[in-house]
Amino acid sequence: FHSQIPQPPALPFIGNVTYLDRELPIQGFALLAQQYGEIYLLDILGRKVIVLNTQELANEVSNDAKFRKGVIGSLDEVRYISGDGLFTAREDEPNWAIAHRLLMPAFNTMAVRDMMEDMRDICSQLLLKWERFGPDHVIDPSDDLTRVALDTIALCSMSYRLNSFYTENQPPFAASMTEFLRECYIRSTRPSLVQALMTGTNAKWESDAKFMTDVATRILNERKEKPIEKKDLLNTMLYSKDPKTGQGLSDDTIVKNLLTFLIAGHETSSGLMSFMTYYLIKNPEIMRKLQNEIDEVLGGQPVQYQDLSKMPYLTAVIRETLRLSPTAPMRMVQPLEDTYLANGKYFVKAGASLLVNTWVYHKDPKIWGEDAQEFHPERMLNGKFEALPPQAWQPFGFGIRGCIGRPFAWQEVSLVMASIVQKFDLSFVDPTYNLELKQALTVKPKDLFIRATPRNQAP
Ligand code: MNH
Repeated sequence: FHSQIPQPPALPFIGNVTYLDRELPIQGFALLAQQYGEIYLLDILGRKVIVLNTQELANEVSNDAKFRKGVIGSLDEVRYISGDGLFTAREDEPNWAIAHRLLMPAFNTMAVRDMMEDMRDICSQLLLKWERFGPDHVIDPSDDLTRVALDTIALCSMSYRLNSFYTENQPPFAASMTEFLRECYIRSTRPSLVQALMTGTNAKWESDAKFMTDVATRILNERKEKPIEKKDLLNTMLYSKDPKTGQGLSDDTIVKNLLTFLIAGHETSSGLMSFMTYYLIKNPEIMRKLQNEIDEVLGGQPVQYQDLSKMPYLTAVIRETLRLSPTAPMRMVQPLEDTYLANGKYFVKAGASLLVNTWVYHKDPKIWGEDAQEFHPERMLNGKFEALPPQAWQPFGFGIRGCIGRPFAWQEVSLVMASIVQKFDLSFVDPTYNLELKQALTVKPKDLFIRATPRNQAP
């Protein structure tokens, strides 16, 4: 009466590696879900991964009493720079609990509200750039929104100006980050013997890691030499003590968490804003509705903190973007004890690697209907969001290891996107553009180019 978890045909030694899509992992996983359904097993170089593709299964493993976060595969590679920092810590590492207790209050809604002016500072740099370049300029939105997200998290968390808007090419920190994270994924799919022989690739990966660690270390040292009054995250980490143990954080742990914020805090947000830009241009009637709401609430004035709670359509558009294109597309969990999934149907061992495929299960037709693949913010309005089955929408992960930056990201994305849509009419450079994807650890639109026309000058 138990069922075997289906597995695609495997080769000796390498197992199912050939089914993975190196360039676009989520695509390989999604194709397998179409073929194998709610659950399947992959053997990746002897490491078994069980992939979960429905709301029902995602909900079942979203349970802190029975499952813990799995720091395996690419996340394990990211540990090379962020170690036992919040995002990549293993469950039993004491620095996780200390940093968690110390930083939770620093990331709550009230604390994030005080970051509004720093967020606006960076946001205005983007608006000014698009305005000055004018309607003929070809914009790579992922590029500029990455500048926004990276500079915002650096300014808000460590009062540090990366000044990404003052460099022509991708800022060096962002370039290192993107390549480092991409390589982390590929490393997790390579046999260790092959990996050891790729000396050039390894040297590049290590030098990207060193560059980022050096930046974070420099920021910490500068702060220690020249202390400031401001209550930013860096000062919290330097001077607060854990209420439970009385312990503070060591310099090493602070550097790992600074890197954690920079890693976890920029690609996800910038990807979300890029996807939202795409969906708004692709759906002009939704763009118009959003512009109307923004004009009505703001009356031509800049966005203020208290406006953000008065724009339900904006909230719905962000939620729907995160449903269709969750920029953190998957997460791993491990059962604490031997257990069964799907009402006793599938047996899984303690410590097994379970992959919650958010990208796929967010489009579960059982929950969203036959048009699950389409963009309809109306699904998120008028109490429908609140009435969803549990964990049907889970772009920020779950429970104790869920996203600590959620209020931060929400405020940033609301401010930036409301400001862009208030100021500009947006269009594709290629009117026939359809969404394509690229992926490092997170997912973003690929080859999306747009134009921004200031609205008061529109013909
Ligand atoms: Mn964030 C964990 C998604 C923005 C800092 N984040 C997670 C997880 C998801 C996630 C999913 C859980 C991962 C896992 O289970 O392995 N995060 C997002 C998304 C956005 C985002 C979709 C933006 C949109 N995150 C941010 C921002 C910051 C941040 C901004 C920092 C300022 N996130 C974190 C940290 C963790 C995390 C830190 C790890 C928390 C922990 O395990 O204690």
